Amino acid sequence: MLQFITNPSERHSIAEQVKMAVDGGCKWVQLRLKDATYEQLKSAAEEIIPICRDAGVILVIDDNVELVKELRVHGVHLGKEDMDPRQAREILGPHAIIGVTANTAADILALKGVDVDYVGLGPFRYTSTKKKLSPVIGLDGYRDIMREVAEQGNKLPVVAIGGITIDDVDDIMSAGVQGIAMSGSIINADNPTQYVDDVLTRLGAK
Ligand code: TZP
Ligand code: MG
Repeated sequence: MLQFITNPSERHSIAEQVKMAVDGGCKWVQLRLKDATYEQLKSAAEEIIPICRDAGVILVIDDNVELVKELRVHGVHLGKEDMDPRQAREILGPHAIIGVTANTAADILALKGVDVDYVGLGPFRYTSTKKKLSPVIGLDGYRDIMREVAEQGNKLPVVAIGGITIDDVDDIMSAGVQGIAMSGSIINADNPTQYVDDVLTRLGAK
């Protein structure tokens, strides 16, 4: 499971980024445009919705439950400072995909009984893609956290995030996570489509 996360770049527009990732076989995109207004986010979403729809790709939008509802995209990714996932579930209904951010085992365990679909656990290492970054977890940290949450009966899929490159895939997956989210390493690759294809091959998804 690979989630591609958009990020503004001088090299590629948001729509180009999504097209390249989708052409590489990515089936899950998060639209993330941190400094955008509602209207800017909406117009980016309207550009990428057809790309995702035509390729059967799941689209979630960062933070903005209202826009997810308005445009009827698949779901939302909520950080710790965003809407409570219980409220998002009430607004979006039972079929929406709701992802939440976690930085620790306690964050994941606190979701027990909350109707969410996945957890983004990070950051794996330092990344400039996200401001106000939480302390890096590292490979040993992932191993410890995944062991602890498994012992406590966690059933939520965990997606690793933060500074991840193709060379990390095997190690991170071996820590017991179910998927990986990547932004910069895909956007900045010489050939993002090929990079995504290679990542999916590493993940055994090709
Ligand atoms: N949340 C934690 S790290 C991060 C987010 C959104 C950024 C991921 O981007 P990159 O470029 O793969 O580090
Ligand atoms: Mg957020």
